[in-house]
Amino acid sequence: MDAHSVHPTCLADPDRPRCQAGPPSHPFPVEVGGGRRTRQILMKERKTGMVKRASFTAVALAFALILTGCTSRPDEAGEPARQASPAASEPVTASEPVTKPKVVTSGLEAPWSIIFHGDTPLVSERDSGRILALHDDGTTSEITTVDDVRAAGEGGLLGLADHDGYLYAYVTAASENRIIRYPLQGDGAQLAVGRAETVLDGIPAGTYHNGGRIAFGPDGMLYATTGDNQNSDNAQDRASLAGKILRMTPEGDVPGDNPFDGSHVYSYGHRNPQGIAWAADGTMYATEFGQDTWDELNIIKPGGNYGWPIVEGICKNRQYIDPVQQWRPAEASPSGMTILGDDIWVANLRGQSIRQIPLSAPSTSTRHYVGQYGRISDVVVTPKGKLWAATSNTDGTGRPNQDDDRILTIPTE
Ligand SMILES: [Ca+2]
Repeated sequence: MDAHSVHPTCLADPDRPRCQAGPPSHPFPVEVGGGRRTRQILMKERKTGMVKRASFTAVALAFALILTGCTSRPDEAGEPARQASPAASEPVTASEPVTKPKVVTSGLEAPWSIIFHGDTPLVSERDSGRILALHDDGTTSEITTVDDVRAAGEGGLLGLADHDGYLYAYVTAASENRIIRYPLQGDGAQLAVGRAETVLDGIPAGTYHNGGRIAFGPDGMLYATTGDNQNSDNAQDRASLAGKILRMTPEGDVPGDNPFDGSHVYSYGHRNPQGIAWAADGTMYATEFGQDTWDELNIIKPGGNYGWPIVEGICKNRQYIDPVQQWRPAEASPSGMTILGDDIWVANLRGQSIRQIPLSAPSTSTRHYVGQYGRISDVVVTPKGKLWAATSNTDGTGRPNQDDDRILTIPTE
């Protein structure tokens, strides 16, 4: 579809243009939270005139976007509109962190997901299909290369999860996305996988919008985010596995208490969610790529309809659950997320930063390390309670330096 053609849904639903064109229904989230460190950052940004606010430019940009309509377009790789528009948005700002990140390892190829099997970090590489174990000295070793990976656009080897002796992976293959799992044997440098088995297949795939994050919830069930595979109508079709958050048993079966009988669908109306995390009180959060106007942070409720492609961002339409926070794609494009202490942490690809969101004030946030390490694909809490992040500068969209891609320790104190 041409990038400037108008999706029929936009024409049919007067709510959608109003949502996009606004000034937003909620105040534009000022990207500053509480705390000593963030106040320091705010003071520095004020001095340099770089505190982010809703601006005439942003409103004008949103207005211009009505004219382009909602088209099915990629979020990250090879996507002209999302690449070209930063100049029309607000400037990239440096957040002057108190402490610098340290490099854990370097020389990775488009890492997408970091997990831990016991104390051993495991990393997926989107395009190579490799799953790597990371050792204490910063070296890596290959655990396996996943068969049938079709790495193109945003597809490839995406999310990983570890549960009860199995390593789970979300994989874009030639004709579908599927979740597989390997039995794990050994540990540390001797860690190895057995034969792969399919957990869930038949998830529609596209060059773009494949979702791909998988994680076990506090209920012991496996959750997976799926994209609309560039067919936005799939998101509202509860019979399709695309544009959803799915919930399944560790074997891939439908749990008896899922919101829709016999269905893996846990929530729907999603465009391209790529991050999920749970707070200690059980609240489930998800990040989502919007089309052109608003990327989203959502609180996920079973059976909830999150609006895509009818609405994007905060729309105050009772038929759909609004995000608790929304961001311009140039400042976000949120992928992995995690929760550490009292904060949500979000990896921003195009936004080239790590976002901190207080659980006590989820409509506010602070961006850290803006532009300093390039694109960030994932953030994760280590078994020792530290925050790690993976860069994604070798993914075909970024500008890698000689050390990319890297995994970094992110100071949080
Ligand atoms: Ca939404």
